[in-house]
Amino acid sequence: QAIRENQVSRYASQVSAYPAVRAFLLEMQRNLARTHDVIMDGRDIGTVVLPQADLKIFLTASVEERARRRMLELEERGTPEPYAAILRAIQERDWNDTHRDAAPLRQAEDAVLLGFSQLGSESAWRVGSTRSIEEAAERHGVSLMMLNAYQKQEKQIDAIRSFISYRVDVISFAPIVEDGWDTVLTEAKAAGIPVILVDRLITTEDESLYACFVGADFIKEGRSAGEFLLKKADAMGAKHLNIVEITGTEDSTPQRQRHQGFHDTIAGDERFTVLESISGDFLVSKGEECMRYLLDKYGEDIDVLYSHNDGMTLGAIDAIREYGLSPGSDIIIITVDGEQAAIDLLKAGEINCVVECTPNLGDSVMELAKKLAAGETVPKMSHPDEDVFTEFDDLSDLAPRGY
Ligand code: GZL
Repeated sequence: QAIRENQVSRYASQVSAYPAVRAFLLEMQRNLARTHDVIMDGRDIGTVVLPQADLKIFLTASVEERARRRMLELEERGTPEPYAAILRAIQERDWNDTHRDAAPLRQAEDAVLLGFSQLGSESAWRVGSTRSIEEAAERHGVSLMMLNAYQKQEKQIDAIRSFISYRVDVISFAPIVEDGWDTVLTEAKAAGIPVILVDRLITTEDESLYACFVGADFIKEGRSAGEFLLKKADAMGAKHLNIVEITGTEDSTPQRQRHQGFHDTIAGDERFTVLESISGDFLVSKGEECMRYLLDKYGEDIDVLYSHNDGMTLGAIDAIREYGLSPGSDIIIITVDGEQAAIDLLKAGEINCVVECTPNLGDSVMELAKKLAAGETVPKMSHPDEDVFTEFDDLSDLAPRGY
C-alpha cells in the first residue's frame, strides 16, 4: 500500500525521468517476468516492459474520476487530501509521463537512452552483432534498451512503438526486410526521435524517415565474391563452371545486394552458368536443406557454391560431404561473413573464399546516437572497412575473428 501514497506517486514520476533509472527498472521487471508468472500493472508495461505479454488489458478513466477515487481511498486510509490538490497532482504526473523530454530532470541528463531493435539470433554473425552493440553501449555510457524480434518484422515494429512511448532519445534497428517501415517510422518522426538503420537498409520514398545508415556495402561484397570466381576460373583454366547460389533472407538488403553484386560481376562471361538460386534464410539448417535439394537435382554437375552467409555454408558443407563430394575441391565454395568457423575451413582447404562482413558496428552506432541526441547532423551512409580472405592468401597471421 505504501507505493500508493500520494507523495510516492508524485516523486515516482520525477525519478523515472532519469533514463538510467528507467533502464534499470526495465531490466528488473523483465527478469521478474522471465522467472515468474506475473501480472504487472503500470503505464508502460504493455508497450515497453513486456510488449510480448500473453494478455494486455488497457484500463483508463478520466482524470476527474481517478482523482475522485484517489480522494475516497485516502479518506478511507485516514490521510484525506483536498480533491483539487489530488486532481492537480494527477494532471502533473500525466503530463510528465507523456512529455518527459520537456521534464527539466531529463534535460539535465547527459546519458543518451538508445532503443535498439535487434532482428533475431539467426546466425553467429547476428550474435556477434548483438554483443558488439551491448559492449559498445557500456563503453560509451549509453543507456541501452534492446529488444529481440526473433525474426519477426511485426515484433520490430512493436519494439519501435515501445521506444516511442518510452520517449527514448534515439531509435536504432536492423530491419529484417527492406519493405513495410514507413508507417512506424512516420510515428517516430512525429515524436521527434531520430532513427539509425544498422546493418540493413529499408526501401522508402521518404529518406527523411531515418537519420542515417551504418553497415556493409553489400553490392561490394557480392562483387568481391564474383571477382574471386573470375580469378579462380583463370587459375584453373576452366572452360565452363556451373554455379548454384544459396541466398539469405528474401527481400533483405544483404540478400538483394550480394546477389546483384555477384551476378553483375560474372555477367557476360560465357564460362559461367547459374543453375539455380534459392533462399536459405541465413540459417545453418536451411543451408543444409538447400544444398541437399541442389545435389539431388544437379549432382556432380555443380562446380561452384556461392552462399550468402557462413551459417548456411556450414550446413551446405555437411550435405556436400554426405553426398560423397569434397568441399573446396569437387565444389568451389564462396561464402560471406568471416566467422571463425569459415576461416578455419578456408585454412583447411574446404572453403575457397570468405568475404568479410563485420558485425562490429557497435562503436559507430553509439557515436552516431550521441551526435544525433546532441542535435548534430551525421553522414547519411557509413560503411565499415571490410576484407576478403581467399585460398591465394597467406592466412597464417590472421587474428581470431571473435564471432
Ligand atoms: C549482414 C547481415 C546478415 C549476415 C548473416 O550484414 O545482415 O544477417 O550476413 C546474418 O549472417 O544473419
